[in-house]
Amino acid sequence: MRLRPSGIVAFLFALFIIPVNAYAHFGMLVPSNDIVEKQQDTLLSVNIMFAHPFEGQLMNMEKPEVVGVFSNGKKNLLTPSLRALRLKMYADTTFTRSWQVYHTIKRPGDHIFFMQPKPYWEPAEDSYIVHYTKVIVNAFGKEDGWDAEIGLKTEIIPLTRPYGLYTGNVFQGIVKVDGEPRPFAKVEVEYFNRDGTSSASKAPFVTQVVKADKNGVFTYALPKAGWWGFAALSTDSRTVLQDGEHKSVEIGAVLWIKAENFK
Ligand SMILES: [Cu+2]
Repeated sequence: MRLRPSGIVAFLFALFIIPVNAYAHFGMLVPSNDIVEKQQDTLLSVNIMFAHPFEGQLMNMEKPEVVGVFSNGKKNLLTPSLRALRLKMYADTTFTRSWQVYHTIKRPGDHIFFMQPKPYWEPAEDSYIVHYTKVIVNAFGKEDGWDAEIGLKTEIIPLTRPYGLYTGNVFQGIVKVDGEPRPFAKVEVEYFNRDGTSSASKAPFVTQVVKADKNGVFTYALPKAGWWGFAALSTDSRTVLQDGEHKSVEIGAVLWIKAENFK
C-alpha cells in the first residue's frame, strides 16, 4: 500500500515524537548515616546499587570490582565483606540484586566510601557504563579529609563540605578525569525519590543537567531535603570487546550528598 504525502509526513513526525528512554543511570552508595556522633551509630551499613533514582528502578548489579573506605589518609578495602542483597525501589515489580557492606567507624574523621562497579552493558546506549561512586561520612566532629582526592579514574572532588548541608544550599565540586580537571563536563543531577512521593510533571524535571565551567567546577542548589546524586559523565579511552566489536565505555564520577531542612 502506498502512503499519500500527508501520510508520509504524519509517519515521519511520529518517528520524532517517540519518546527516548532518557532515564539517567546512577551508581549509588547510600549509608545508614552520613554524620556519626554517637557510639551506637558507629556500625554503618552502606547500600550499593545501580539505579534510576528518581524513577525508582534498580538495575541488576554484578558484584562490584572494588569497594572501600578512605580515612586518615589510608584506603581500606571492603570488597571481601560485600554481601548480595535483593532490593526493590518504589517502581520495581521484582527484587533486584544489589549489594551491601557493613563498616564500623573506629576513629573520628571523614570517611570516603568508594565503589568501582563491573562495566554494565546498556543496549539502549550501545555502550558500557562504569560509575565510580563516592559518599562521605563524617564521624565525631573531626572534619579532615572530605576534599581529599582518592585517585579514582574519574572523580568529583567536593569544594563544598559534602555533609551538614541545608536544603537550598549551593553545592560545588570539581570534575576530574585521570587526575585532571575536566572543563565543561556534563553533570547529571538526580534526587533519590526513595518513597516515590516526588513526581515530575515533564521529563526534563527528572534529571537536572549542569555543565562544569572551564576549570571543571560545577554548581547546583539543592531544592529538597534528602539524598542527591551527581554524575559527571565522559567517555573512557578504553573500549570493551564484545562479540568482536569494540564498545565504548561511559565513565561517570558519581557523588551522593544529603540535604536536611533548616528548622
Ligand atoms: Cu537502566
